[in-house]
Amino acid sequence: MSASEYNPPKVWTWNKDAGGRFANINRPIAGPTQEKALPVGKHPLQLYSLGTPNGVKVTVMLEELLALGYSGAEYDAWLINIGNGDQFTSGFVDINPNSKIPALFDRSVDSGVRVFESGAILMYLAEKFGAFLPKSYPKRAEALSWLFWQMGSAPFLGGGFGHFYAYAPVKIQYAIDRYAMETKRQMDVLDRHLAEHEYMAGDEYTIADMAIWPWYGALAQGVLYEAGEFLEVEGYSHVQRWTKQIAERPAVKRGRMVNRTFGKPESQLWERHDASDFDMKTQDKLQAGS
Ligand SMILES: N[C@@H](CCC(=O)N[C@@H](CS)C(=O)NCC(=O)O)C(=O)O
Repeated sequence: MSASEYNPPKVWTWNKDAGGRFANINRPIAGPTQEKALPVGKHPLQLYSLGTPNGVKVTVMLEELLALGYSGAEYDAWLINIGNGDQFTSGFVDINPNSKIPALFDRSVDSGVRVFESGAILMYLAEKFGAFLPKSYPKRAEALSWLFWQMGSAPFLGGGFGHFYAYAPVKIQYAIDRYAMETKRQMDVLDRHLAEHEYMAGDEYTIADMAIWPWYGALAQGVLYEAGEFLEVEGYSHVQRWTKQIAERPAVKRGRMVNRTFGKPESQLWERHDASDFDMKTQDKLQAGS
């Protein structure tokens, strides 16, 4: 069926056979599909995630906190395989009723605190440790504005452009044009801002950079949806400068390895339970995560 032939019926019904890259996990209902508890490790913070851009935001933040010497940020990172439906177990739904990674459980507080949504997790950690979120109100407002910009903008990049350009079973020009235009507009927003500022919130590296970089930095590097040439990302020179600057940070290099299950084997650390896990040989890492 071509896009132009579809006449919506009066009432929508779920066509399970509609196909598409995520057909096996997409459903029109929420809630758990199976009773299964989450594993719990030795550290105060338990992260249940996957090395996608939304997951990387949090592992970068945790590695940055540890690099600053906040030992309370020690964490166990457990792999949630969303392709297998791990996000629909009762244990995961208990800490994120929205069934999406990342989700965090902080065991160091009273009977425990659950936090879901990557932006909320970044803010929670920034406030808990007093780091990567400026204290002065004008700078804090700038950092939070860009943090929430990411939360509102990335669904157009991922769910809009990425879905229709890379994943949809049919190439629909209207949808690709619409979201390519919006994605390029967003890149231009960033480019103009980064022409005047070293980091998103000014001269300080903050959780706004950590939220935006995994999505828009990956797009700038041409690794997201393999759309670098299509969107002419090289032209966003200030985004390119900022992308490279952040990629050089040791904590970012570590954070992007955690819960990563794709790419070169040496870039993957499926689960992280100790700082020394990064030093393991590739084969050991794979075994630890399996
Ligand atoms: N707004 C959420 C988005 C999280 C999200 O979309 N996670 C995806 C992976 S990147 C997911 O878990 N998808 C599983 C599913 O949709 O079932 C956040 O920022 O935390």
